[in-house]
Amino acid sequence: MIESVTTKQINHFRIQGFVHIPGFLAPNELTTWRHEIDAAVKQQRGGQTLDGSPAGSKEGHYANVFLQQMLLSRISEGVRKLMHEPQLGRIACDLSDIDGIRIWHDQALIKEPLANATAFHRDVPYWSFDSRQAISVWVALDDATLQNGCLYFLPGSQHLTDFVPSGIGENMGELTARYPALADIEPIPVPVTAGDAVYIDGMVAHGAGPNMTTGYRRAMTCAYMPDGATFNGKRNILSESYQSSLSIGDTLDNNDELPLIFSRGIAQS
Ligand SMILES: O=C(O)CCC(=O)C(=O)O
Ligand SMILES: [Fe+2]
Repeated sequence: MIESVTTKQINHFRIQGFVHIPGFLAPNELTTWRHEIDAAVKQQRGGQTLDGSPAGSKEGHYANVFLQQMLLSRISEGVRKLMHEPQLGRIACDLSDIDGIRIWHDQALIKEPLANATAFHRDVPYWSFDSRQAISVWVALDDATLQNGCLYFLPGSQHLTDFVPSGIGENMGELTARYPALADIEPIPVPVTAGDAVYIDGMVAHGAGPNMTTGYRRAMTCAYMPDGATFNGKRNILSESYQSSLSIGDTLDNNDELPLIFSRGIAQS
């Protein structure tokens, strides 16, 4: 994994709301990530392998956007090790200008052959805390191209919307109906090579194209919460028991559900 990000990459992230980091994983690391994540996805799908059959037969539009395999780090020791790597968190802290970071959730997002596009959306409005410093990492396990569903961004849009959830519907332009200023921003496609990463500001509008190929577009993502963020009352991935113990405004500091993977105050091994 790369050692650090450059000042140019940090500036790009802060202005545009995303940054593409080529060569994020070394080739041997990419092999390990693919192996561990494929195995965990198969396990979570009850042993069902990715057999090349196209998306499109599942009920509803969203079910055919991608296979969304959540919280693989909780079922696979191998994925847990990868996701808890402090270096992932350190880079996120450098980009987002924060001192400590907790995992909000990890998920593999796999666009099957002929999968639908991912409509423009923001991530944070669904989560149980409000923050303009939340960030996630999206690591390409396959090349993500203009043909198979690479990410697209509305650069600079992270400053232009609020925390009201607005849905990931069928229509790419839905977000611009709520936030008309977004309609003036030219979307930027971000095709990447397997092993590259894209760090995504939790408030930037982003989406992905459809998969117009017979292959898969696999990505592994991890979303992060700045350490010290507080509960906003929204239901998302927290367990029923933890959520019911919380009042709005409480600091989210449960180390089992929200592991602190990096903090500048704590010496890293
Ligand atoms: O991979 C995709 O299609 C969308 C990714 C995304 O929205 C995210 O990682 O937050
Ligand atoms: Fe997203």
